Amino acid sequence: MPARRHIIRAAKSAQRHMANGLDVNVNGSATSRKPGEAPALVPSNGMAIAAGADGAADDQLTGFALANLPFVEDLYFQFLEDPASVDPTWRRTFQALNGGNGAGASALVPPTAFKRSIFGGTGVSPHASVGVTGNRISVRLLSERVQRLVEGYRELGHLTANLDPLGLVRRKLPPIALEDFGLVDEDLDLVFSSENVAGPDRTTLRELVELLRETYSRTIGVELAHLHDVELRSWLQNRMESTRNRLPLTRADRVRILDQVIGAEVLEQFLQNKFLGYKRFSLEGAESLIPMLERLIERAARSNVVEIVIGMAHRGRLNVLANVLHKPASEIFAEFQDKVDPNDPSSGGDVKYHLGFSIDRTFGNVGNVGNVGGTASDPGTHPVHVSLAFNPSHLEWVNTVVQGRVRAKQDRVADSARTRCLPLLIHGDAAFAGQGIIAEGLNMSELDGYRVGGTVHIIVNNQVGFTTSPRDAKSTTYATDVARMLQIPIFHVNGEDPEAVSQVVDLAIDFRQRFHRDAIIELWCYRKLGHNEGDEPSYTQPVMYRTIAAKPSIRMAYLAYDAANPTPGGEPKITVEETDQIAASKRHELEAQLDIATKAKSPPRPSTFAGAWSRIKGGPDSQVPEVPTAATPAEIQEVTRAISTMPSDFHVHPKLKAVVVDGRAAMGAGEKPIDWGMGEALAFGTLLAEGTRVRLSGQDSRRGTFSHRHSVLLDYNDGHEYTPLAHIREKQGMFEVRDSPLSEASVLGFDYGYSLDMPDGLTIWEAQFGDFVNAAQVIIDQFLCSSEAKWHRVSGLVMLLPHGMEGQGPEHSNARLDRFLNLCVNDNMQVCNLTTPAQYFHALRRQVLRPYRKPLIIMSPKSLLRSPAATSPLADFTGGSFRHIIPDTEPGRDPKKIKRVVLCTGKVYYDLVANREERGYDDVAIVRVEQLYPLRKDDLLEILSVYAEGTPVVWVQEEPKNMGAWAYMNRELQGLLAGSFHWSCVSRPLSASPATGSMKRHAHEQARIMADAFGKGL
Ligand SMILES: Cc1ncc(C[n+]2csc(CCOP(=O)(O)OP(=O)(O)O)c2C)c(N)n1
Repeated sequence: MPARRHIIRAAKSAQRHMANGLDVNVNGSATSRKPGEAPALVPSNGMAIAAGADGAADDQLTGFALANLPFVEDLYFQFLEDPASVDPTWRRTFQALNGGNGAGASALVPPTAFKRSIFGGTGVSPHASVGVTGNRISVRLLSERVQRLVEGYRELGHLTANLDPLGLVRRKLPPIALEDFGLVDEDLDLVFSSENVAGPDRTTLRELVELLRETYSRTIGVELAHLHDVELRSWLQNRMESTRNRLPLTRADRVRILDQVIGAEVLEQFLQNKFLGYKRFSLEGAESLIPMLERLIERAARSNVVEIVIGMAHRGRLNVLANVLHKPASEIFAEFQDKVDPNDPSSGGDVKYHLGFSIDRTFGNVGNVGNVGGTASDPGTHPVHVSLAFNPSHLEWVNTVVQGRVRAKQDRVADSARTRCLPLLIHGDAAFAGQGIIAEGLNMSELDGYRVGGTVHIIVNNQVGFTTSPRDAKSTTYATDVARMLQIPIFHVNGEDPEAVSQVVDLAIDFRQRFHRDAIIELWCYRKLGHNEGDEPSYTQPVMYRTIAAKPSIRMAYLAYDAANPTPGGEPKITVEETDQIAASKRHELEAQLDIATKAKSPPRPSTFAGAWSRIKGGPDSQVPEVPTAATPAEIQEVTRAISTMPSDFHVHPKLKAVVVDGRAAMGAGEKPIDWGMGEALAFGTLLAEGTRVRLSGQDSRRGTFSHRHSVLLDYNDGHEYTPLAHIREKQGMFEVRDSPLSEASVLGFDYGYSLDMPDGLTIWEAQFGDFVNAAQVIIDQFLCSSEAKWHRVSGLVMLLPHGMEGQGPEHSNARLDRFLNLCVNDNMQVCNLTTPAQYFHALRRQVLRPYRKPLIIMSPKSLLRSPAATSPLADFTGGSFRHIIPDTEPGRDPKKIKRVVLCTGKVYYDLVANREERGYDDVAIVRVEQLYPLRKDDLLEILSVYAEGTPVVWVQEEPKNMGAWAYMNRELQGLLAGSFHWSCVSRPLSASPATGSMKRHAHEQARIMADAFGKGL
């Protein structure tokens, strides 16, 4: 679309949406006018604003700025020539100007030489004597146009920048032209004030245009139009304009960059030659990523970052591992050679391009291999630990896991500014545009509970996703457009311009360190080969691949760049021979590494349980003993006092006082049985008192979906917050409870990541209702249940999933216990469905106090939260421990008289007990399985052994037969019980939907379950 039309469209759209961030700089400074006062034209902030007597004039003309004005001008001229030719609304607007006389000589913006200056005089030939005559008023209007041109470059320049190394992408705008802004070539040598552009205060239009073009329309495109934070915008503009968006590189810099590009290229070629036919997801076409990462890490280290966690997908990962993480190439080759022992179940956990690695790098005067020396301005040394996170194939799902890890690292070292540890995420263009978890993650970036001081994102835009072209992959201009929802800059850079690439890296890091927000870099490049090396890309992108085939490599492109752009010091050009030598020596080194790999017996395992994890174990449950989890009476008292004593100036909500203050005080004193909310508060409180950090996040978790928690209280008078559990004692663990954004996937990923780097803490994610957990299924499947098997990484995350058939319909009933049990194997998780607050208390404490970390999935209660039956005596907190299975040991229930044993888990236990009592079925024993996985089968057999052989043992569950624990329990117990007990199931019938939407039908189904459970029929 021609620029002019684009601008007109922008103006029109501004008319409709006064806040269209891309195209329009909305000017909110409308002139105030008393009611009834005649409209007048006034100059304002570089534009003319009409303030009309009738609303139409106000509406039409206020809010226009910069690029929109020419549109209005055109229209106004049309109006002057023939009022009937313009839309009636505009006609009214123009007529209303200047007290109904139209904008003429008496308007506050006086006549100028510009025919096209609508609110000035008319009929004067355009450009005659403007500026040249020094006409003060004309110059001012001309200056306004120049200012609009400046803003035009700032806002639209990126659409004209040369970003695509293939030259195939048609940009949205042709180059910005003077005439788009009412300027002509004759104006080029006029001198204007350029105060609001970095550099001299006055400059010719020619120089100004050159500066703007170089800054905004060369090989960097920067999106700023969506930034309404003036400070951010000014800082960015100043940094970019003062450097013309370019980082001049010395010869040594260029050689180093070339060395890195060649390292990337040679590795890919070496792998191609030695391991033909193996997938490696080559980086070729995007080798600039390696110098980019190198610069980024160095820049970050020099800006006080001491730890970087990288998350990235498959593309180029082997290259990043070898050339940035410095993973020995021999280890990578050994993985290609696949020398695992197939009988070792812990080997070969994941494919080589998903594995993580970490390294300590130091920048400064240390001369380490691959490191850079000190600089005159920064002679110190800068150590930084860099890790690449393990990740699954699911693109983009590692992102919030990385951010959660970083948050935990920051919390562990009390990095409250969150500047010392940096998350760096590398994305593909198709994945960034397509995966919804991107938007979720971006949305979390500014939230107190989830901020990490800014993530640097690099989108490797190779212009294709597998075989899919961008036009089929995104509806947006850029793959990055979703990020425009944040007040952050988005840099697009041509990967064949090393100075531009270096510049955006510095800008991104400096922006992040200064403003503590995300920064986005889109690296435009291409993919030399198919999606993997076996794919033929020209089947689907014939034109693109013809262009790619004819293209010199990135190395050659950089050499050409060096040849065409003298260094600041005018040093000699880099020669092809120099680069050939670098390549030859790298090849030689790789040969040596291959030799090492070939001679090695098996590839080394990833390191596990190092550092903060050293006292902790994973592996089999049976190898780690249980630990005492009861609290002392003094601890209970201390926590009770803290949660039931409010500061003198705090006004508790009157309705809450009785429940959470007085009620909890009575419970802690043993005067009332302890309910679920208090049981949880005691678990948190006693752990906090012992120094454990407790983090709980989830939707509405501070109050609790079911209004049972109230962990953060709000003053009834002024709304200020008080968190009682943060006030137990002076030196205690940090208590953090967060209402999360309305996301399951990204938040669960974040908290899972947090748990990975907070081994000594209690980290809990809570679902609003357990039913919604499937919105985060990828995190469960790809990380939670399988990370130990794939990557030797364990997590102690607790998931609270409200579960229970209570007649609330298909989506508020069922956390799909069956799914979790289906994923359980090799002690990878713990799954519980608890029946008492004391059990919950011990389970939470056990999760921290036992030096064993596995995810703990708890089917948590809803109605039981308030059930007087589901309470525990104080003694169960100061004594006892977690019970995997609770036998029926009610006094007076003689095992010899038992005719039927009911096995169950969770809430249905209370329904069964109530029914048994009501109907007097005294010959039925009810046994609760509190921890379903790992299942203590021996304990269960021992419990059952007191009953007569042949006694029916019935598994009773509320869920449909294809859900709940039946399939799992049947699989585990059928063989064990066969011959001794008659084993069967009572449940709701098989069902596609988890629960009925009818309360009546629910009640009917529930009554049938109870009748069948006791073998009586309805
Ligand atoms: C969630 C998910 N869906 C589908 C895939 C299969 N897949 C692997 S790579 C790929 C294309 C990715 O394109 P892009 O993000 O542009 O990265 P590139 O491979 O081009 O570097 C697809 C669809 C996947 N890995 N993850």
